[in-house]
Amino acid sequence: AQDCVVDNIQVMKDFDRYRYAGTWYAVAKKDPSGLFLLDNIEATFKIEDDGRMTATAKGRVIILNNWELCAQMFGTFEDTEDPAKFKMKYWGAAAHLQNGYDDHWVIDTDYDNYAIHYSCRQTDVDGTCLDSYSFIFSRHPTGLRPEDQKIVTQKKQELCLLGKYRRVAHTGYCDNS
Ligand code: FEN
Repeated sequence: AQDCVVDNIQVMKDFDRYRYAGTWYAVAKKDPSGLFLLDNIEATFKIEDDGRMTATAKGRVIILNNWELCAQMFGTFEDTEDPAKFKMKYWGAAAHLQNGYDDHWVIDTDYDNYAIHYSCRQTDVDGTCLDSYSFIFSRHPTGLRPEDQKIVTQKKQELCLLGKYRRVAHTGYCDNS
């Protein structure tokens, strides 16, 4: 699917949420329009006893008056007919943080090193995406292994987002919060 039509984007085959569970560090991100997490982003996915996926995430944000804080976010996931495609309801621990309801697609992962996430918030009349965000996750805060980088580059291209990502710094800002 190099036609950039959202419905044609290939997602992870036979996605296994149990292997996806645990902590992931965002090493790169493509931002959506509007408010988002700045850096020091990590997410921990959990599979509840009933099999449903939930997650917590944290990341640095700057709220009004240049107040810097570590935003704690929560997400619950609704299953769809495709095991790698979820709907995610999310909200922040602090009242001023935005909440929402987004797609959460797992594009590719080897479960042990890297994962590629994608979310399109708005599609154009031609089926391409008008407002997306995407995370490149690593199990290691230091980044991706060289052998995973080529896979990630290939997938960024398939998402029509090559060149639109920025590195996510990990300075320890959110470590004790
Ligand atoms: C994801 C996977 C794990 C669970 C969750 C994820 C998504 C998190 C999102 C966060 C959005 C943050 C916002 C911050 C905000 C995919 C990592 C939940 C989608 C919207 C401000 C900034 C400035 C301000 C107010 C609020 O609201 N930031 O004045």
